[in-house]
This record gives sequence, structure tokens and C-alpha cells, in this order.
Amino acid sequence: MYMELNGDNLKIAIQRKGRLSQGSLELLKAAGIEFDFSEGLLLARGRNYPIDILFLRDDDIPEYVQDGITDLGVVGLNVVREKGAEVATLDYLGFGSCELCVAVPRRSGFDSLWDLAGKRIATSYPGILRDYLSGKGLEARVIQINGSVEITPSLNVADAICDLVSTGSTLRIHDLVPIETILKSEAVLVAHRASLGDARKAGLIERLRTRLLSHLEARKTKYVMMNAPRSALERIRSILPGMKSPTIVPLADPSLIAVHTAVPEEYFWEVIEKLKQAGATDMLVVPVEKMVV
Ligand code: PRT
Ligand code: ZN
Repeated sequence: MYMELNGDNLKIAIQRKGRLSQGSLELLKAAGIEFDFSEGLLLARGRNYPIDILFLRDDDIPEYVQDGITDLGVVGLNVVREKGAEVATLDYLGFGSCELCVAVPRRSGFDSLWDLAGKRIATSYPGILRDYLSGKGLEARVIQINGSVEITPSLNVADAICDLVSTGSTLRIHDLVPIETILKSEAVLVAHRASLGDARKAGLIERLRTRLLSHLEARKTKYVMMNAPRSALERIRSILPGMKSPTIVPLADPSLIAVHTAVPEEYFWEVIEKLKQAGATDMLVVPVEKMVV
């Protein structure tokens, strides 16, 4: 089916096929946007939001957004940086996390970046690497390779590599060890600067971001319900500092109460353990779907 861009619609570019595709589609769905998607599609239109979704190679997204072909893009921060695109980075989206690392062969004797002065480093991220090295005042030969960077040391094409790492298993398989992280990356929402200055477009972008952020916040939060002796209330309150006031519900047995509260994921186990010690029982933990603040 052939479809043309709608000039009035907000336009967002996401990766067509790759590591960020699913996360990007899920994010749009979580924002309540309904659209038809099938593999191979280049363009989809929101049924209940004025948005056109373009499916592109990730490498093209920063430039499309910079040039205003789309208003928004979802792409790895590593790609945005490498392309040096003039775009506004609006939000970190919590998926596609990885680190751009310099790694060396295990038995090379190289322990730090300084051991690589004058050596060859193979990478698909020459721009980021060169900036990083020059920021440190270190001179090395940067060799640009477009794929399979991890095999270059064993082919004696390079002495070290600079590549993305997520689980670390690719490095281990090739007997490489990371010695320096030069960028922490994840998927980001980027915007065309002029779209942020256009009242109608900016309004649509803000509405979309409110929805996206309410989903991202919710993912970081659990809702916890528990019973506790009324006498433990003060102790329970002191365990939940900095969180919004918990809801206290009286129970049929006047010596007991129910406490309901939102707990951020990062403190979750710590808080749960302390609540148990304070006398909380029958704890029920439920995921939060949206959090609008
Ligand atoms: O076709 P297109 O150009 O759109 O896709 P692509 O092949 O260029 O990109 P893709 O889908 O591989 O990656 C898209 C984005 O995902 C990257 O730009 C990063 O922002 C992010 N990402 C997150 C990663 C990784 N994790 C990752 N592990 N991109 C690549 N890798 C590779 C890495 O290069 C290495 O080869 O995975 C290997 C290492 O993984 P581990 O798990 O063994 O450490
Ligand atoms: Zn790519």
C-alpha cells in the first residue's frame, strides 16, 4: 500500500528493523497510539493521534530529524553523537542500553588507554573515538571498520577495538577485555529544533511526551499494598521517606491497618525488607501502568 506523508501530522522516525525496533513500537503503543504495523512497511499513520511513523535505518534518523524531514526520532545516543547531528535530545527512553568501550586482547599487556598511544584502534564510531582521544590528549590511529570490529585484532588489522557492549559476551568470545568506557548509551527521543518553536507541532510533541514519560515513570515504580499492626504505622512511615504520603486504610480488626504506597524500583527490595521487619504482612505488589504527575 502506498501512503504519502500528511503535512499536518507530527512525524516520527523509528528504526525499521533492528535492536531498537521493538522498544520503539512498544513505546508508541504504550503512549496509546494505534496504528497498523507490518514488517516491510515504510510508513504508518496513527489512527487516534495526528502522527506519521517512518521506519528507517537507524543511521539515517539523526539527519532526517536535523533536516526536519521528521519532527522526532527514536535512535541510540551513540548514533546521534557519531553523526554530530544538530538535534535536541529530549528524553532518555530506558531501552537499548549499551556502552561504547575500548577493548584489548586479553594477553596484549595493554591495561589502560595510555598503553594505546601510537597504536591502531578499529571502530565503527571514529567520530566519538577521535573526540574522546583528543580530549585526553592521546594520539592513536583510528581505523574505521563498518562491521565485525571484534575480529580485527586477531587479523592484525588493529591492536585494540572500540565497540558497543551490552552483555559482554561478544568481547569474551573474542578474548577481548574492556579497558575504558567512552560513552554510555541508550535509545533517546530527539527533536528537530524548529519543530519545538512551532506552537502547533510543539503542542503535539508535548502531549506525546507526557504520555511517554508517564509510561517510563510507571515502569520504574511498583505499587505495594500491605497489612500491618496499627502500632507499626510510625515506623512504616519512616521507612518510606521522600515518597508521597502513603494511603492508610482501617481494617475490620481495629488493631490492624492496610497501607498502600508507590515504591520506586531502585529501592524496592530494600524497602520491602525493612517493611517486613517493621511488621508488615500480606504484601501485595502490583505493576503500575501509567503515572501522570
Ligand atoms: O539496519 P540498521 O542500520 O537500522 O541497524 P544496525 O544494524 O546499524 O543497528 P542495530 O539494530 O544492531 O543496533 C541499533 C542500536 O542498538 C545501536 O545503535 C545501539 O544504540 C543499540 N545497541 C544496544 C546495540 C547493542 N546494544 C549491541 N550490543 N547495538 C549493537 N550491539 C552489538 C555490538 O556492536 C557488538 O557487535 O552487539 C555486539 C555486542 O553485544 P554483547 O551483548 O555481546 O555485548
Ligand atoms: Zn545502522
